[in-house]
Amino acid sequence: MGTAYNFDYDVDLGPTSIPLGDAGNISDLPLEEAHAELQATVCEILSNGSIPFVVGGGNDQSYPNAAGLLDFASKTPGATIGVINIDAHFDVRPLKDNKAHSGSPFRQLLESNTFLSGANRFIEFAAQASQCSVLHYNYIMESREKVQTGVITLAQLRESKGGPVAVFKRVLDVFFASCDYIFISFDIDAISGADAPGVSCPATVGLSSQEALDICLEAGKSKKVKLFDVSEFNPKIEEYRTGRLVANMFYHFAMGIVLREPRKKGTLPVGRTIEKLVGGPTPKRQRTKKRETEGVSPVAVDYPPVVPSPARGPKVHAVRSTPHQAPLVITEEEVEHGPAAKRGRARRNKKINLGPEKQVAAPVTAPKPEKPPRIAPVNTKTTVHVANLPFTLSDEAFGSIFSGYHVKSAHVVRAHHNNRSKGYGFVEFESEVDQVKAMNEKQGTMLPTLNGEPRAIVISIVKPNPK
Ligand SMILES: [Mn+2]
Repeated sequence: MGTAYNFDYDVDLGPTSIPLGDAGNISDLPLEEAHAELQATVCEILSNGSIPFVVGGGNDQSYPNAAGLLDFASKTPGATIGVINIDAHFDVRPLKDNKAHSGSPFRQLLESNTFLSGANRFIEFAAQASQCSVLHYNYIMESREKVQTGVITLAQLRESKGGPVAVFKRVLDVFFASCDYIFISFDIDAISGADAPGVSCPATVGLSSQEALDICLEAGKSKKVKLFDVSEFNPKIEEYRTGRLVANMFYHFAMGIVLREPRKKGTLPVGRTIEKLVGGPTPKRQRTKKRETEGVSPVAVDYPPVVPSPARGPKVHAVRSTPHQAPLVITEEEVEHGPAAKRGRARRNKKINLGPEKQVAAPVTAPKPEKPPRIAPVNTKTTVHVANLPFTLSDEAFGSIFSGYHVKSAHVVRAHHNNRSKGYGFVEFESEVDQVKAMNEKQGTMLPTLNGEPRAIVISIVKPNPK
C-alpha cells in the first residue's frame, strides 16, 4: 500500500500512530440483507470511535453507509450529517421494482425520513452533465424544498480557482460548516478512466488520480469526516492499476487522519531542503490542468448499462479516530465569504532525510552569478526617456538620432527573455544643456517603420525615482 513512514508529509502510519484494522467483508447475502448488515457494521464501528473506510463494489452500498452514520448521529440529539457524493453520476435514479441498485443510493437518502428530519446536507461533486439526466438534476434541485442540496459539476470545478481540491476543501469548510459529521462517498468513476480503468463505467474525462489522492488527504484531515466509502472498483475489469489507486486513496486518507492532530515540533530528522540540494528557490508543485469540453447542453440521457459488480460484498476497514472534538465554529460571515484566515495548503515538509552522512556532505551549489541591473541608475539631469520607437531600431541608430548633442550612451530597452525592443529607450548626454536642447529640437522626429507608417518619437526628461 505504501511506506509506513512518509517523509514527504512527516507522517508515521505505524501502529502506535494510527491503529488500522480490517473489519472484514460483508458476507454473501441477498442484497437487502447485505445492506442491513453493512448499515449495522458501519454504525458499530463508529460507536467504537473508529472511522469506517468501506471499499465496494456497487455504489448501492452508499445508502446503507449513510444510514449507518445517521443511526450513529441519532445518539447525539440535534447532530447533523453532511454527505458528499464524488461521482460522475448523480445516482438518484428511482428504485427498480422497489429495489435498490447502484444508481439509486442518493435517491434513497433524499427520500429517507431520518435524513430529511434533520438539518442535514447533501452535495453532488464532479458530476458530468454529459453523463447525467437533467431530470435527475431537477430532482436534486427540487429536493431543496425539504433539505439543503447542491450540485457542482466537473466543468465548474475546472473553471474554479484552485480546481477540484480547493473547491472540495470549501465544501467541507463552508457548505458543511453547520454539519457535525461528514460522509465522503467516492465513486471512482469520477476519476478519469485512464487513471481508474477498473470500473463498470470508465470515464473519458474526470478527476486525475493526483486530485483524487489530494481530496482523500483533505478528507482525512477534516475532523468532521467520520465515514468514507469507495465505490465501483471492479477487479474483474481491471485489477492492478485501479487496485493500487484505491490502496493509495486509503493511504492518503489515513495520512490525513494522522495530520488531524497538531504536529509535534522536532519530530522530523534534520535534513536538507530541496533548495540546498538543487540550488535555487524550491519549485512549487505543478499540477496539470485539464480543460473539459464546454457548452454541452443538458440532454436527458439514461445511464449506460452497468456491468454487475463482483458478488463479494463491500470490504470494511476501520480506522480508529481520535476522541470526538467539538466542531469548528465558523461564523455567518465565513459561510458567506469563506474562512476568515486562509489556512493555506497542508504544510508540506520540504526537508528530506538523507541518512547519517548528511552532516558530512556539503550541498553542491554554484554561487549565484550577479545579475547586472536591468536598467542602470540614471542621472535625471542628463538623461532623456524616448518613447514610441520603431521596434526594429538598433541602439546605434537610436544614438545617431541625437548625434549633434554629445551623446554619452544610448540604449533601447529590450525584453529579457527574447531581446525584443519594448519600444522605448534612454539617452544620456554629456550635460544638462545637451539634454534640454536635444529634447526641444528632436521632439516628434519621425522615424520609418516596417509597415511604412512613420512614428513620431516622444522625448521626456527622466523623473527622479521617488525612492
Ligand atoms: Mn456512482
